Amino acid sequence: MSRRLLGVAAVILTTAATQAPPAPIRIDQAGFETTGPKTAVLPSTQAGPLAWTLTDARGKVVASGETIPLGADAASGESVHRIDFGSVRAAGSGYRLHVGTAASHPFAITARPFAPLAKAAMAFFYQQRSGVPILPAFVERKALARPAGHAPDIATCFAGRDQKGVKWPGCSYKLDATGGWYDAGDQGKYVVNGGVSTWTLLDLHERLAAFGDANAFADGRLALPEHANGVDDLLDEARVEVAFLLAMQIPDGTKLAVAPDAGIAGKAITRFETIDAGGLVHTKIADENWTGLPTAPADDRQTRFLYPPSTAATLNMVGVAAQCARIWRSIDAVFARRCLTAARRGWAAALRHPGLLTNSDFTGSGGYGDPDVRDEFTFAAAQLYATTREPAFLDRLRRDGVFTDPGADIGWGSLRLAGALTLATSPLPAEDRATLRSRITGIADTFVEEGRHSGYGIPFAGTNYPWGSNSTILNRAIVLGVAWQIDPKPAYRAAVVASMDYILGRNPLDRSYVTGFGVRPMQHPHHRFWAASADPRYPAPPAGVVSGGPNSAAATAPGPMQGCAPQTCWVDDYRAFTVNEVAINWNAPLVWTAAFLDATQGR
Ligand code: 9MR
Repeated sequence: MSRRLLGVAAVILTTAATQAPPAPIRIDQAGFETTGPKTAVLPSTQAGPLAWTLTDARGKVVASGETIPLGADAASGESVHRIDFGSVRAAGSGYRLHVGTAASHPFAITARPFAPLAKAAMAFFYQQRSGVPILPAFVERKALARPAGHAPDIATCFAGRDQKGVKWPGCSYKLDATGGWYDAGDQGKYVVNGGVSTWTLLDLHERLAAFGDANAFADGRLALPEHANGVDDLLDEARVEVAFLLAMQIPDGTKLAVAPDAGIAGKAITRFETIDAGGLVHTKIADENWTGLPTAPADDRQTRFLYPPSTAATLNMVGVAAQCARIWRSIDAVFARRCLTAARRGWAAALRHPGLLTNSDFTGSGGYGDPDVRDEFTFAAAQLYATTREPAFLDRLRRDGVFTDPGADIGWGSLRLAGALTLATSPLPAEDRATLRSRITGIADTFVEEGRHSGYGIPFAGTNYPWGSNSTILNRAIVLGVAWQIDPKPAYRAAVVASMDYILGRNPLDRSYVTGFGVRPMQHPHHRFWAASADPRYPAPPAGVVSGGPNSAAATAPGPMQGCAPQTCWVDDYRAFTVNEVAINWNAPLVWTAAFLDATQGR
């Protein structure tokens, strides 16, 4: 058989890999920690408790108890019972839970079930790199290697008409934005989403010592071209995106025509104004038109453009560059200084242009429009203060009120709480610190409380499952993890475990949303290169990639998910980009959560 044919055969084998049929008792399919909480969920309309047993690999009953009936649950659309078998602590595999004739999938109890997940989830970022070849030595299957895409990625400003017919004038310069990570299933590179994703990974790095495992990603732990350069591998990976964010900044003294009315609800763009754009950051570099699926990065023939700078993009860069400045200070002082200079230039530019909103009317790439940039200002000021300790930033943060009101959920357009988490564990005047810390544990308490009202026991009791809901849940796990760092209450860590259990199978679809983990993992993501389901000449996805997850908007759209209960608005179909895409801001909190759990096991 020729090498090519062999490759195709391997692809067919992996994509056609059959899945276990759904089991009636839902568990974390990747297994449980010996010392951690252990919870399963059984859908049943029985009003009273039911007897459960746990058998080992030989079928011997090793534990038993009664289910806890919880009644109707709107998020899953089911009536559910909870099974708590946390008292079982013996390591082993082939365990099964039983209620009457219903049984769970077999599962393992091990000391460190989250260690391989943290590593695999980090590998996603290497494989999303732009501008460099993805080498066979650093991927799990040869088919996942590919030539460099967008090498180089040099572009000028978009000129032409947007979807609303507005004619954009373009600009007289080009920026070299080669490198960074592709955002998701598409090959756009967006500063806004790069911001939260990089903050998340760097935030994990800054906390790992406190979690008890400073060396979790030490040099050589990840499969990377930089694996023997003496620098932590997580930092090597994150630096790829930091460098991209810096490259998107406009040189000093640059004049540019911008649309002051862009992104304002109800306002049409009728005029352009020439400003001093030096220090501002372009929102994205992306294709003029959407490419089809599959399209390997190296085969993208679309014209790439820089899209207009925005205050939000600028402040995303500022925050991460400030974080870079304090992290690399002791590792690469030259890079750290470059980061701090870029952050200060960006901050000054954002103050000059505080209301330059993102125009989401270009085709060929995602919008990431954000009408409210107050939280981005808070985030950037928080990172700058944590790095420089300059009183001007502290004054601003006090006036902003972040110490008493640190915000709600973290997301690509909501960075207030991300800034607050950084501040809570940075040097601060005692009073600000005490206030902020108690507010953060207060938020964590509300998440724990939500878990008590959630049928599947997750720290998210709502029924509005947004696009990328898995990341909403994982971002709550980050808040709970930081709350645990502040005050190590078992309930905080248990809620992080619950979030992960849900992602890995304890959900009404009985699916692991992470490729390669569990007996019923997601297999067919919306991705232009991991597109075996669309075309067998392309590879199936690597392990460790999380799906965006249920999106309750699908319930009201005609199609296979119409009428779905929120947690079931999902299909494992590569065409279903509103539920089954993958993205850097979704895998980053997966890494954070898995690494937190692994570092704190037994505590
Ligand atoms: O994650 C984004 C989600 O919050 C938005 O609702 C959605 C629609 O605008 O876009 C998502 O981001 C996508 C981006 O625009 C383009 N790359 C893929 C991202 C994930 O689907």
